[in-house]
Amino acid sequence: MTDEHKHGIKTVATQTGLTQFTIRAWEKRYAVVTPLRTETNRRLYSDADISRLMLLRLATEAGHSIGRIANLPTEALLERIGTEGTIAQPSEISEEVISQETSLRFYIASCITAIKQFQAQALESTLFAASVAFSQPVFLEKLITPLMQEIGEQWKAGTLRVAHEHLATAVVRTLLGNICQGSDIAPTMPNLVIATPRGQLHEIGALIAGTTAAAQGWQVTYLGPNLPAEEIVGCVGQNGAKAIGLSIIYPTDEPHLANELRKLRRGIHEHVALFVGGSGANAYDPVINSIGAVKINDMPTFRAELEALRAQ
Ligand code: B12
Repeated sequence: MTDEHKHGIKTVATQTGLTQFTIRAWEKRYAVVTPLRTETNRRLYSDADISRLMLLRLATEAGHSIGRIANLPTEALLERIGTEGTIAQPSEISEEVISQETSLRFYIASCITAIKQFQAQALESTLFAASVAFSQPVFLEKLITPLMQEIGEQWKAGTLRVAHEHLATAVVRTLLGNICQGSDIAPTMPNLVIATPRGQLHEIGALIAGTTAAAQGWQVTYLGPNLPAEEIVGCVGQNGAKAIGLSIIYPTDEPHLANELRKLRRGIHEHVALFVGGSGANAYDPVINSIGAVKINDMPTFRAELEALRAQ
């Protein structure tokens, strides 16, 4: 046994999304990978085997038959998964849609592999490559959001540890923070303060909202998660923000949150717009309505609201 060959077939099945039966069948018929055997004849796979099996899975999902692609080198497999237009397609769907979806799936799968191996740098470079390859809304809503959701599902299912989630969140947070704060926006443009209220620890949604606003020309002051109302008020007073964006995800029954939102509204000028987004916001509808805040259910609506406000 070598250090590289350390994964049993069960782990390989979990990480690649293939069944154990398919892995064994592809090995036997097409020699797609050659695992080592222990003394008791158990198969042991390397990280490279896992990556190759994952690529083969994505290429077969894109319509290529395993018999034809089993022995192709990695670059050729990537081409078939990527945007090269070689992907089999039903006539009614455009080539662009298919190749973009497939290539998004590939990026997400690559990110998950990097996370499972605690490879922060590989995760960072994959995400960076994706941020260049796709438009910003696609990158944020079709890659980052489903990636984080997949992490949540695997965490719940026990196939990812809390440490994997923490590593992934740290990388995503830094990347989005840099995009959000790094945009070269004229100081004459209006300011938007983004935060999550006291007790709300999930911040990636807030960062996505901030990044979206920065792309629309807003100067974004990102304050991070779990902030008491008086701190947000202090910031808005000092930088003369035209709007505030809050994110509410979890919990949905925080007894102090309604009071925090009221305190925030009382502390800011009546012309400052207050947007509340996030999957947990519905639970606070009564207070959101009573303070005249605008609840946002999706990013296109947020973009439209920001555009209208900026034009005022
Ligand atoms: C990363 C993570 C954490 C990290 C967060 C770190 C950080 N710095 O952000 C940490 C470790 C802190 C964490 C803690 C917990 N978490 Co958590 N977490 C996640 C995970 C995996 C990803 C969250 C994320 O980034 N999602 C991606 C973003 C993009 O999605 P989003 O936040 O919904 O935002 C989108 C929209 O809602 C909207 N939006 C959000 N905010 C705003 C704001 C504005 C202005 C606008 C316009 C739009 C908008 O835009 C975004 C894009 O569409 C999710 C899984 C999931 N399905 O999301 C679980 C998840 C949210 N967590 C969960 C749980 C249970 C917990 C804990 C209770 C776990 C525990 N036992 O301790 C604690 C709770 C802590 C607390 N008091 O809040 C559950 C919540 C279940 C529920 N809703 O009832 C989830 C869904 C996991 C699961 N499948 O069970 N978590």
